[in-house]
Amino acid sequence: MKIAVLGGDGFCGWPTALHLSDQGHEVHIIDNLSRRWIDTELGVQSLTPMDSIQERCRIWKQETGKTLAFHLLDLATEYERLRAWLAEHRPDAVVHFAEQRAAPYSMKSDRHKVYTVNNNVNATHNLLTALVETGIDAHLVHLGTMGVYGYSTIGAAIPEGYLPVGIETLDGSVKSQDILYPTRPGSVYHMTKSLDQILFQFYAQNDGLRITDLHQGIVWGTHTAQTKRHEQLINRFDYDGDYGTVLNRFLIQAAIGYPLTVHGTGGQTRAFIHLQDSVRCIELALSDAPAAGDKVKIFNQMTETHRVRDLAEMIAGMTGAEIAYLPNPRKEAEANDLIVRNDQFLGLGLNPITLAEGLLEEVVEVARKYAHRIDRKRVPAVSAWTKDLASRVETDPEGTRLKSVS
Ligand code: NAD
Ligand code: USQ
Repeated sequence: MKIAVLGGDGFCGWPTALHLSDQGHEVHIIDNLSRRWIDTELGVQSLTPMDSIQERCRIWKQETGKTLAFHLLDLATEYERLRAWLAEHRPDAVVHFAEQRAAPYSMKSDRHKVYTVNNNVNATHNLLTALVETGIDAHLVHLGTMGVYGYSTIGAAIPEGYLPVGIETLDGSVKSQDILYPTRPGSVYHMTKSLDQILFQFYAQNDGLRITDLHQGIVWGTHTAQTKRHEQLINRFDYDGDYGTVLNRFLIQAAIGYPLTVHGTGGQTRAFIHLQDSVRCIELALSDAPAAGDKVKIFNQMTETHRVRDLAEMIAGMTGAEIAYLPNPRKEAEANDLIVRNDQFLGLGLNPITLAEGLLEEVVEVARKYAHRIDRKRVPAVSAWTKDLASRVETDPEGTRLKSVS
């Protein structure tokens, strides 16, 4: 297939582009490199040394003989160029990663909220309308998030996108219907993914676009089989307080002797998936496309759930790291249960890598190897969800850290 990987320079997009290219697909990366600019804005860098996207593509060609094409294009602001690109290249499938994906970044200030909504909603909508306009029957696979559901469950498993409900009609009978699972986003970023869902529902129903939405959990790990093939193919690894996700952050914190930054009680339960499984899921989703006229196909792309506190204790047990229970800068439930259905990917043949198997290798090989590149001042998470929470932020000699809540 000819596949466009939108956001193919990012943490999930790059290994996916390599994986699909390795399988013999013709892969085109589209990216505006905004994520690299955000690193500059925040004064941070990937833990792993990343080459330019052009250099990464050159090394892939050198190692495999396969071509990865790169196109610099902003999906959110360059609609005409996007439409022209699609009309010229006519991909069979489009994998859409190209959004601002950090919840803390989306909550930093009003400017960051505006940017996240403009970027994410326009990128998705521009893509959908350009697919309709050009008449391309490409299968669109979008990376959504588990966060659209919210995280609290009432003792029932979260289904894959749709909730069967019984609605009482005027004559007193009950009709059953599948509705989109009620959305309950916990940040402006997660809210944009909820809005994406409505855009997808409309364009699948109105124009027969073939769309798969992957509600992905937190991705951990760095390497895939392809990124390991050459040092310069290495993936990015975010550790800072805005873009670093919880498990990857705990791993590097342990490597540099920084107390593990548990927010609140650490009773938050979240869904996780290893990067290698994430790229495999995209391959599986591509092979199982919906037909025109079908409703949006929704998968829960996760393999296990864990409480934040349990993760911290597991890593502390392995490495001797200390744990710091910090005031939570986010407005979120202190504790929640989370049970998630993921039967569809298991049914398609996903054989998950578990935390227990993959964790140690990550600690030793990545976190310790590149620990010298870590700026300790960028470790604390200081982006606060409300003005009240923001007023509790103070600076200490290590950088910026939250005050204890009295
Ligand atoms: P990332 O920030 O590393 O990569 C996103 C890429 O998209 C970047 O290279 C960026 O430059 C590009 N991009 C952003 N806006 C663009 C635009 N307007 N035009 C063109 N390119 C644009 O993020 P990631 O971790 O790789 O996440 C990719 C997708 O997967 C996101 O949509 C995210 O919501 C989803 N996801 C990620 C995780 C995770 O743990 N990383 C978990 C669940 C879902
Ligand atoms: N947390 C800590 N300490 C930290 C960092 C985070 O306790 O140092 C806590 C947070 O308060 C939160 C949980 O860990 O309760 C998860 O935070 P996270 O930053 O790892 O993940 P999140 O903000 O939810 O976002 C990430 C990705 C996002 C993706 C989402 C999937 O950045 O793109 O959509 O995971 S999910 O969480 O399933 O919605």
